[in-house]
Amino acid sequence: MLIKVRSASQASENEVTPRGLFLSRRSIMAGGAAALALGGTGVVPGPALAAPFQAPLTVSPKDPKMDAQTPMKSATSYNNFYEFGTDKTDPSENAGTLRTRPWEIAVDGDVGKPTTFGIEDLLSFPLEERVYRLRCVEGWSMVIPWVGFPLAELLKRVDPTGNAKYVAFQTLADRSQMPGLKYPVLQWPYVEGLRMDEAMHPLTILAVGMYGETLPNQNGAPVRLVVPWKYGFKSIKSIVRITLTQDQPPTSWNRSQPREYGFYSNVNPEVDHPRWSQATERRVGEFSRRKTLAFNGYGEEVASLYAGMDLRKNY
Ligand SMILES: Nc1nc2c(c(=O)[nH]1)N[C@H]1C(S)=C(S)[C@@H](COP(=O)(O)O)O[C@H]1N2
Ligand SMILES: [Mo]
Repeated sequence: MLIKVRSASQASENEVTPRGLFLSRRSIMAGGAAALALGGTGVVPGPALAAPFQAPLTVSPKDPKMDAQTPMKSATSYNNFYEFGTDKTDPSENAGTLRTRPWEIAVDGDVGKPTTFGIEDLLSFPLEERVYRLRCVEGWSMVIPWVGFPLAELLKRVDPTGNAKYVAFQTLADRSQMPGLKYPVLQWPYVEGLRMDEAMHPLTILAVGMYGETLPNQNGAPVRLVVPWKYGFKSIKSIVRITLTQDQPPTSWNRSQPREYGFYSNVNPEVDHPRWSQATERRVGEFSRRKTLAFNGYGEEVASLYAGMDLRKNY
Protein backbone atom coordinates (compact mmCIF):
# COMPACT_ATOMS: atom_id res chain seq x y z
CA MET A 1 0.00 0.00 0.00
CA LEU A 2 1.02 3.50 -0.64
CA ILE A 3 1.80 5.26 2.54
CA LYS A 4 3.49 8.57 2.77
CA VAL A 5 3.67 9.77 6.31
CA ARG A 6 5.34 13.10 6.66
CA SER A 7 6.88 13.63 10.02
CA ALA A 8 5.65 16.60 11.97
CA SER A 9 8.92 18.39 11.41
CA GLN A 10 8.24 18.22 7.67
CA ALA A 11 4.76 19.65 7.97
CA SER A 12 4.81 23.35 7.28
CA GLU A 13 3.78 25.59 10.11
CA ASN A 14 0.43 26.70 8.74
CA GLU A 15 -0.70 23.08 8.24
CA VAL A 16 -0.79 22.35 11.94
CA THR A 17 -3.44 24.06 14.00
CA PRO A 18 -1.76 26.07 16.71
CA ARG A 19 -2.52 24.43 20.01
CA GLY A 20 -3.98 27.54 21.56
CA LEU A 21 -6.41 28.09 18.71
CA PHE A 22 -7.50 24.47 18.73
CA LEU A 23 -8.04 24.36 22.47
CA SER A 24 -9.99 27.58 22.63
CA ARG A 25 -12.25 26.57 19.76
CA ARG A 26 -12.88 23.24 21.39
CA SER A 27 -13.71 24.64 24.78
CA ILE A 28 -16.08 27.17 23.23
CA MET A 29 -17.92 24.39 21.44
CA ALA A 30 -17.87 22.13 24.50
CA GLY A 31 -19.39 24.94 26.53
CA GLY A 32 -22.18 25.41 24.02
CA ALA A 33 -22.99 21.74 23.97
CA ALA A 34 -22.92 21.55 27.75
CA ALA A 35 -25.44 24.36 28.02
CA LEU A 36 -27.79 22.53 25.66
CA ALA A 37 -27.31 19.03 27.01
CA LEU A 38 -27.69 19.91 30.67
CA GLY A 39 -31.38 20.62 30.16
CA GLY A 40 -32.66 18.73 33.18
CA THR A 41 -30.78 15.44 33.11
CA GLY A 42 -28.03 16.54 35.47
CA VAL A 43 -25.58 14.45 33.43
CA VAL A 44 -22.41 16.33 32.67
CA PRO A 45 -21.65 15.66 29.01
CA GLY A 46 -18.23 15.11 27.53
CA PRO A 47 -16.80 17.69 25.15
CA ALA A 48 -18.65 18.37 21.94
CA LEU A 49 -18.00 15.89 19.17
CA ALA A 50 -17.78 18.51 16.48
CA ALA A 51 -14.42 20.05 17.29
CA PRO A 52 -12.53 20.21 14.02
CA PHE A 53 -8.85 19.39 13.82
CA GLN A 54 -6.89 20.86 10.97
CA ALA A 55 -4.34 18.10 10.70
CA PRO A 56 -2.75 17.65 7.28
CA LEU A 57 -3.81 14.63 5.24
CA THR A 58 -0.64 12.57 5.25
CA VAL A 59 -1.76 9.19 3.97
CA SER A 60 -3.26 8.38 0.57
CA PRO A 61 -5.16 5.12 0.16
CA LYS A 62 -3.62 2.86 -2.47
CA ASP A 63 -6.83 1.63 -4.05
CA PRO A 64 -9.58 4.21 -3.93
CA LYS A 65 -12.33 1.61 -4.48
CA MET A 66 -11.05 -0.79 -1.88
CA ASP A 67 -10.35 2.01 0.52
CA ALA A 68 -13.46 4.18 0.27
CA GLN A 69 -13.91 5.70 3.69
CA THR A 70 -16.69 4.33 5.86
CA PRO A 71 -19.37 6.97 6.38
CA MET A 72 -18.79 8.67 9.73
CA LYS A 73 -22.36 7.85 10.74
CA SER A 74 -21.62 4.11 10.46
CA ALA A 75 -18.27 4.33 12.21
CA THR A 76 -19.86 6.12 15.16
CA SER A 77 -23.03 4.02 15.51
CA TYR A 78 -21.76 0.45 14.98
CA ASN A 79 -19.16 -0.12 17.70
CA ASN A 80 -17.57 -2.53 20.11
CA PHE A 81 -16.99 -0.93 23.50
CA TYR A 82 -18.19 -3.45 26.05
CA GLU A 83 -17.86 -1.01 28.95
CA PHE A 84 -21.06 0.50 27.50
CA GLY A 85 -22.84 -2.73 26.53
CA THR A 86 -22.34 -5.60 24.11
CA ASP A 87 -24.76 -4.63 21.32
CA LYS A 88 -23.30 -2.69 18.41
CA THR A 89 -25.59 0.25 19.10
CA ASP A 90 -24.99 0.30 22.88
CA PRO A 91 -21.80 2.43 22.82
CA SER A 92 -23.35 5.24 20.76
CA GLU A 93 -26.46 5.15 22.96
CA ASN A 94 -24.73 4.87 26.34
CA ALA A 95 -21.28 6.46 26.14
CA GLY A 96 -22.57 9.98 26.78
CA THR A 97 -21.87 9.38 30.49
CA LEU A 98 -18.11 9.06 29.88
CA ARG A 99 -16.33 12.14 31.25
CA THR A 100 -13.34 12.84 29.02
CA ARG A 101 -12.13 16.00 30.82
CA PRO A 102 -10.04 16.09 32.86
CA TRP A 103 -8.18 13.00 31.61
CA GLU A 104 -4.75 11.61 32.33
CA ILE A 105 -2.62 8.73 31.09
CA ALA A 106 -0.01 7.50 33.57
CA VAL A 107 3.04 6.04 31.80
CA ASP A 108 5.18 3.93 34.12
CA GLY A 109 7.02 0.64 34.56
CA ASP A 110 10.44 0.05 32.99
CA VAL A 111 11.05 3.70 32.12
CA GLY A 112 13.61 6.24 33.21
CA LYS A 113 11.06 9.04 33.46
CA PRO A 114 7.59 7.92 34.59
CA THR A 115 5.23 10.64 33.42
CA THR A 116 1.55 11.47 33.70
CA PHE A 117 0.27 13.11 30.53
CA GLY A 118 -2.86 15.22 30.71
CA ILE A 119 -5.12 15.28 27.68
CA GLU A 120 -3.81 18.76 26.83
CA ASP A 121 -0.25 17.33 26.76
CA LEU A 122 -1.43 14.61 24.37
CA LEU A 123 -3.15 17.15 22.11
CA SER A 124 0.08 19.13 21.90
CA PHE A 125 1.87 16.32 20.04
CA PRO A 126 1.94 17.09 16.29
CA LEU A 127 -1.28 15.53 15.01
CA GLU A 128 -1.58 13.76 11.67
CA GLU A 129 -4.48 12.26 9.77
CA ARG A 130 -4.08 8.54 9.03
CA VAL A 131 -6.58 6.62 6.92
CA TYR A 132 -6.50 3.01 8.20
CA ARG A 133 -8.52 -0.13 7.69
CA LEU A 134 -9.90 -1.56 10.95
CA ARG A 135 -10.73 -5.29 10.79
CA CYS A 136 -12.80 -6.68 13.65
CA VAL A 137 -12.21 -10.33 14.50
CA GLU A 138 -15.98 -10.79 14.03
CA GLY A 139 -15.64 -10.37 10.26
CA TRP A 140 -16.58 -6.74 9.60
CA SER A 141 -14.28 -3.87 8.76
CA MET A 142 -14.21 -0.12 8.29
CA VAL A 143 -11.92 2.49 6.73
CA ILE A 144 -11.45 5.36 9.13
CA PRO A 145 -9.49 8.62 8.90
CA TRP A 146 -7.95 8.86 12.36
CA VAL A 147 -6.32 11.93 13.85
CA GLY A 148 -3.43 11.13 16.14
CA PHE A 149 0.30 10.70 16.55
CA PRO A 150 2.74 7.78 16.71
CA LEU A 151 2.77 5.99 20.07
CA ALA A 152 6.57 5.93 19.64
CA GLU A 153 6.65 9.72 20.17
CA LEU A 154 5.03 9.31 23.59
CA LEU A 155 7.22 6.36 24.58
CA LYS A 156 10.42 8.22 23.64
CA ARG A 157 9.50 10.92 26.17
CA VAL A 158 9.59 8.47 29.10
CA ASP A 159 12.98 6.88 28.32
CA PRO A 160 12.24 3.13 28.12
CA THR A 161 14.92 1.13 29.95
CA GLY A 162 16.66 -1.91 28.47
CA ASN A 163 14.23 -4.11 30.40
CA ALA A 164 11.20 -2.80 28.52
CA LYS A 165 10.16 -5.62 26.18
CA TYR A 166 6.37 -5.10 26.16
CA VAL A 167 3.85 -2.31 26.58
CA ALA A 168 0.66 -2.87 28.60
CA PHE A 169 -2.42 -0.67 28.16
CA GLN A 170 -5.40 -0.19 30.44
CA THR A 171 -8.85 1.35 29.88
CA LEU A 172 -10.72 3.38 32.47
CA ALA A 173 -12.99 1.21 34.64
CA ASP A 174 -15.51 3.41 36.46
CA ARG A 175 -18.95 1.98 37.19
CA SER A 176 -20.42 5.43 37.62
CA GLN A 177 -19.58 6.26 34.00
CA MET A 178 -19.63 2.85 32.31
CA PRO A 179 -22.90 0.92 32.67
CA GLY A 180 -21.45 -2.20 31.00
CA LEU A 181 -19.10 -2.83 33.93
CA LYS A 182 -21.93 -4.40 35.91
CA TYR A 183 -21.88 -7.34 33.50
CA PRO A 184 -18.96 -9.76 33.90
CA VAL A 185 -18.60 -10.30 30.14
CA LEU A 186 -14.90 -9.49 30.52
CA GLN A 187 -12.64 -8.97 33.51
CA TRP A 188 -12.44 -5.19 34.05
CA PRO A 189 -10.50 -3.07 33.36
CA TYR A 190 -10.05 -3.93 29.68
CA VAL A 191 -6.33 -4.49 29.10
CA GLU A 192 -4.18 -4.96 26.01
CA GLY A 193 -0.53 -5.30 25.13
CA LEU A 194 2.04 -5.00 22.38
CA ARG A 195 5.62 -6.11 22.00
CA MET A 196 7.99 -3.14 22.22
CA ASP A 197 8.84 -3.19 18.48
CA GLU A 198 5.13 -3.27 17.60
CA ALA A 199 4.49 -0.35 19.94
CA MET A 200 7.38 1.64 18.42
CA HIS A 201 6.33 0.90 14.82
CA PRO A 202 5.45 4.10 12.94
CA LEU A 203 2.02 2.72 11.92
CA THR A 204 0.99 2.37 15.58
CA ILE A 205 -0.80 5.52 16.72
CA LEU A 206 -2.63 7.02 19.64
CA ALA A 207 -5.78 8.52 18.15
CA VAL A 208 -7.47 11.58 19.63
CA GLY A 209 -9.84 12.21 16.72
CA MET A 210 -11.48 10.84 13.60
CA TYR A 211 -12.99 12.42 10.48
CA GLY A 212 -11.20 15.63 11.43
CA GLU A 213 -13.08 15.90 14.71
CA THR A 214 -12.57 15.07 18.37
CA LEU A 215 -12.93 11.33 19.01
CA PRO A 216 -16.56 10.47 19.85
CA ASN A 217 -16.96 8.76 23.23
CA GLN A 218 -18.17 5.51 21.63
CA ASN A 219 -14.96 5.32 19.59
CA GLY A 220 -12.71 5.52 22.65
CA ALA A 221 -12.47 9.16 23.69
CA PRO A 222 -10.41 10.95 24.58
CA VAL A 223 -7.48 8.76 23.47
CA ARG A 224 -7.23 5.22 22.09
CA LEU A 225 -4.71 2.96 20.45
CA VAL A 226 -4.93 2.09 16.74
CA VAL A 227 -2.80 -0.83 15.45
CA PRO A 228 -4.04 -1.32 11.88
CA TRP A 229 -2.48 -4.73 11.10
CA LYS A 230 -4.09 -6.45 14.09
CA TYR A 231 -7.68 -7.41 14.81
CA GLY A 232 -9.70 -4.49 16.14
CA PHE A 233 -9.77 -5.68 19.75
CA LYS A 234 -6.07 -4.83 20.12
CA SER A 235 -6.98 -1.15 19.55
CA ILE A 236 -7.89 -0.42 23.16
CA LYS A 237 -10.10 2.57 23.92
CA SER A 238 -10.17 5.32 26.57
CA ILE A 239 -6.66 4.60 27.90
CA VAL A 240 -5.67 5.68 31.42
CA ARG A 241 -2.44 3.74 31.96
CA ILE A 242 0.50 2.56 29.84
CA THR A 243 3.07 0.35 31.58
CA LEU A 244 6.33 -0.85 30.04
CA THR A 245 7.18 -4.36 31.20
CA GLN A 246 9.74 -7.09 30.91
CA ASP A 247 7.13 -9.87 30.66
CA GLN A 248 4.29 -10.29 28.17
CA PRO A 249 1.26 -8.64 29.77
CA PRO A 250 -2.22 -10.22 30.01
CA THR A 251 -4.79 -9.14 27.40
CA SER A 252 -8.56 -9.11 27.91
CA TRP A 253 -9.66 -11.40 25.09
CA ASN A 254 -6.83 -13.87 25.60
CA ARG A 255 -7.67 -14.05 29.30
CA SER A 256 -11.35 -14.59 28.48
CA GLN A 257 -11.02 -17.12 25.60
CA PRO A 258 -7.38 -18.27 25.30
CA ARG A 259 -8.25 -20.88 22.68
CA GLU A 260 -9.73 -18.24 20.39
CA TYR A 261 -7.58 -15.13 20.93
CA GLY A 262 -3.82 -14.96 21.27
CA PHE A 263 -1.46 -12.16 22.21
CA TYR A 264 -0.40 -11.25 18.66
CA SER A 265 -3.78 -11.30 16.89
CA ASN A 266 -2.37 -10.21 13.56
CA VAL A 267 -5.01 -10.19 10.84
CA ASN A 268 -4.46 -13.52 9.09
CA PRO A 269 -6.95 -14.81 6.50
CA GLU A 270 -5.26 -18.22 6.62
CA VAL A 271 -5.85 -18.88 10.30
CA ASP A 272 -9.52 -19.47 11.00
CA HIS A 273 -11.12 -18.48 14.23
CA PRO A 274 -12.18 -21.77 15.91
CA ARG A 275 -15.82 -20.86 15.21
CA TRP A 276 -15.62 -19.15 11.79
CA SER A 277 -13.38 -18.45 8.80
CA GLN A 278 -11.31 -15.28 8.69
CA ALA A 279 -10.85 -15.44 4.88
CA THR A 280 -13.34 -12.68 4.08
CA GLU A 281 -14.88 -9.60 5.64
CA ARG A 282 -17.82 -7.26 5.12
CA ARG A 283 -17.26 -3.52 5.07
CA VAL A 284 -19.78 -1.87 7.34
CA GLY A 285 -22.32 -0.22 5.01
CA GLU A 286 -21.67 -2.67 2.14
CA PHE A 287 -23.41 -5.94 1.31
CA SER A 288 -20.91 -8.23 -0.40
CA ARG A 289 -17.85 -9.65 1.30
CA ARG A 290 -14.29 -9.01 0.21
CA LYS A 291 -11.11 -10.98 0.79
CA THR A 292 -9.28 -10.25 4.00
CA LEU A 293 -5.64 -9.30 3.41
CA ALA A 294 -2.68 -10.67 5.35
CA PHE A 295 -1.75 -8.19 8.08
CA ASN A 296 -4.91 -6.32 6.98
CA GLY A 297 -2.93 -5.10 3.93
CA TYR A 298 0.01 -3.69 5.90
CA GLY A 299 2.38 -6.64 5.32
CA GLU A 300 4.94 -4.59 3.42
CA GLU A 301 5.42 -2.46 6.50
CA VAL A 302 5.14 -5.01 9.32
CA ALA A 303 5.76 -8.58 8.11
CA SER A 304 9.46 -8.28 9.01
CA LEU A 305 8.53 -7.86 12.69
CA TYR A 306 7.49 -11.52 12.67
CA ALA A 307 10.31 -13.07 10.64
CA GLY A 308 11.01 -16.55 11.96
CA MET A 309 7.81 -16.74 14.02
CA ASP A 310 5.16 -19.38 13.39
CA LEU A 311 2.07 -17.19 13.04
CA ARG A 312 -0.27 -20.19 13.24
CA LYS A 313 1.04 -20.87 16.71
CA ASN A 314 1.44 -17.22 17.63
CA TYR A 315 -2.08 -16.18 16.60
N1 LIG B 1 -11.79 -0.63 26.21
C1 LIG B 1 -12.24 -1.27 25.12
N2 LIG B 1 -11.55 -1.15 23.97
C2 LIG B 1 -11.99 -1.78 22.84
C3 LIG B 1 -13.13 -2.62 22.88
C4 LIG B 1 -13.83 -2.74 24.13
O1 LIG B 1 -14.86 -3.44 24.26
N3 LIG B 1 -13.36 -2.03 25.21
N4 LIG B 1 -13.52 -3.31 21.74
C5 LIG B 1 -12.47 -3.56 20.74
C6 LIG B 1 -12.98 -4.13 19.50
S1 LIG B 1 -13.48 -5.76 19.55
C7 LIG B 1 -12.97 -3.45 18.31
S2 LIG B 1 -13.40 -4.20 16.85
C8 LIG B 1 -12.64 -2.00 18.28
C9 LIG B 1 -13.81 -1.26 17.66
O2 LIG B 1 -13.50 0.10 17.49
P1 LIG B 1 -14.62 1.09 16.90
O3 LIG B 1 -15.88 0.88 17.70
O4 LIG B 1 -14.06 2.47 17.05
O5 LIG B 1 -14.82 0.71 15.45
O6 LIG B 1 -12.37 -1.46 19.57
C10 LIG B 1 -11.63 -2.31 20.44
N5 LIG B 1 -11.29 -1.61 21.67
MO1 LIG C 1 -13.56 -6.52 17.37
